[in-house]
Amino acid sequence: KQLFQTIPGSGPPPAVKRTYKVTVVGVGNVGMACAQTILTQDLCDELALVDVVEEKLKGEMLDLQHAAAFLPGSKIMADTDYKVTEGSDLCIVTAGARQREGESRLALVEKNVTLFKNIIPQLVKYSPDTTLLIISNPVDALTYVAYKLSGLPPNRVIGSGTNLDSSRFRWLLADHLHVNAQNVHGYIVGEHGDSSVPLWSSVSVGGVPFLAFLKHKQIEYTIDTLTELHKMVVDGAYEVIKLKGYTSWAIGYSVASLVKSLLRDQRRIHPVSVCAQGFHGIEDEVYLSLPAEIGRTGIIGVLDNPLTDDERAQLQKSAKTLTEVQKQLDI
Ligand code: 6V0
Repeated sequence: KQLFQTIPGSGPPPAVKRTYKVTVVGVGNVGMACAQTILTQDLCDELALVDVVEEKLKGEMLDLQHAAAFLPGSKIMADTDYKVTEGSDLCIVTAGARQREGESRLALVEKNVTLFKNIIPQLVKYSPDTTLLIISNPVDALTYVAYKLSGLPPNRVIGSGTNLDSSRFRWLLADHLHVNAQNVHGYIVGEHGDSSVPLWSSVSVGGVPFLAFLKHKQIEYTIDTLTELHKMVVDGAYEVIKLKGYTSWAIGYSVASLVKSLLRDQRRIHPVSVCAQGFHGIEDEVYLSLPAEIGRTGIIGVLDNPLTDDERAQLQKSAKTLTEVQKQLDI
């Protein structure tokens, strides 16, 4: 248990609940990828969809409802009115402008803060006991915005953060080593974006510490090789956006994995965007990704993993970048 530090609001899970309702706000590429992975994995009993574009919303709802004979059986509903979200255990926010080719995530912040001022209070009004899972970009800044606007405790406002970056990282290593990505453990922390930090010191493959293994086997590698691999992680989203215009499937699966840990109280560890104040020498109330244990109550604890001096310095730099963005927000 001492591996983890608590954050305000964390605690034991409540009595087991029998039915679960999930809301997805924004039925664009990402929202629908989330909806469909959640439905096919039978993660909720009721799914509510919300968007401002009424026809598209209704079309997406009907299209999913028509798959009833092939799905496990969740009730699917949709409306532009947030009443439809009432009693949600989990609200996933994917609404908002997305990156264009070459545009950084941070450039989206102003547009999406304006949308959040409308969305977040309505979600909390109809589901005061909900957990918020923020996906819209820039996800770290918007998770902070959602925390401020919602009045919810920090353990119930989570950003998908580097859960996806870490999957890209594990996939690249797995592909290189010809092993299954689920046997590669490694985290990207910090910003979901350009200043993210790869925690090379704790990467392991099948339980074997990766860098120590390379040294032991006298396999040559240079810092440049590691830097290049991390760059491929950072550039991953830009590459997909350049090729197909948006990203959707990987974020959909990443979100479903978080939903499973949350609603099924799985207590798995995911790198997600949390309030990082007090961790690794970070003094500001800034949101960025750290590996966290996730269960029914949201964030149960943040893994206090030992970092090298360099990793710690990089993480603090990422925190400074995000603090500067947060300071400029009009909330
Ligand atoms: P999209 O396909 O343009 O969909 C956005 C949806 O939001 C549209 O259906 C809009 O109608 C809807 N919308 C806009 N304003 C509102 C509002 N006020 N209330 C409700 N709905 C609204 O974008 P896409 O789905 O591709 O991306 C959505 C967001 O996810 C963007 O900000 C992306 O940058 C972000 N992503 C975050 C990722 C992550 O890892 N955190 C990964 C991929 C994309």
